[in-house]
Amino acid sequence: MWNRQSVGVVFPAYNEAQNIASAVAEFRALAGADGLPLVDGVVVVDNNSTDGTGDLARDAGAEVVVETKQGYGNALQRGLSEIDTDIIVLCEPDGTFASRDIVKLLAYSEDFEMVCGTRTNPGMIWDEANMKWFLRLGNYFVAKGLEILYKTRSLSDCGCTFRLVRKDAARRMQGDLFVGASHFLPNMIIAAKMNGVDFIEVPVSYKGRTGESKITGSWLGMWKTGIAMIWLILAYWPRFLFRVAAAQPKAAAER
Ligand SMILES: Nc1nc2c(ncn2[C@@H]2O[C@H](COP(=O)(O)OP(=O)(O)OP(=O)(O)O)[C@@H](O)[C@H]2O)c(=O)[nH]1
Ligand SMILES: [Mg+2]
Repeated sequence: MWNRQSVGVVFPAYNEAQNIASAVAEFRALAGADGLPLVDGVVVVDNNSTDGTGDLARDAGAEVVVETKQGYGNALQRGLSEIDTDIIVLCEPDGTFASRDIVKLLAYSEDFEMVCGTRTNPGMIWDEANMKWFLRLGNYFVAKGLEILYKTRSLSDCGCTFRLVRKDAARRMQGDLFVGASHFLPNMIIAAKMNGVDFIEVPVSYKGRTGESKITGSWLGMWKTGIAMIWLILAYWPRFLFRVAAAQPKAAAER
């Protein structure tokens, strides 16, 4: 619980047998200043894992939902619609994020409906992290493109899963979430902007992962995801402009 609001964590998981149990346990063990648990529930969205990820997650105390539509975005969308806590936190169960950083996101949830982690502060990137200069710059420039075209608040990372969204904001955004693949995160920012969900970025630690990296760990994966993000941002922009223009006469009429 955080300020009498329930907190739930969503983990998208595809063959994370090496990490899932410790990730679930770590988040469930977090306690607030009052000594009570911070996290009320963990939902693991098992995305057709073949290595027993689902059973391990269940044994560690998570609720497991099976999503058969393959893809990181499909898994996160399913988690967002399944979980029913007041505050929803998305994270990866691969050891790359520090569970204690949830407190940083929660602190800003008092003032913002969505709080996004950013992994671009060099002081918080661990040596073994998959965040060398090229990936860091790529994340930064794609995020800046998103910020400029969609007139968002300051953005420096377009690919950080560790983010918080309030349940009512997530429900408002749902109709504009459609990316099932690995470039889902900018889709979430666009959906937030389209539905008046105010957000802010907060620096979080980024560590090295155990087990196989499935998205940006290879050059091919990194390029494919980067290009898909850029394409999404450019292709969706006319629709965004149209929505803004269509909303203006209504706003004027309301005055
Ligand atoms: N690639 C992939 N990941 C999925 C899928 N479904 C869920 N996931 C999860 O999405 C998260 C992101 O994938 P990672 O392999 O960590 O990729 P990454 O974060 O770009 O790379 P690292 O920095 O090495 O962690 C992991 O927790 C996966 O288990 C899927 O269909 N494909
Ligand atoms: Mg990862």
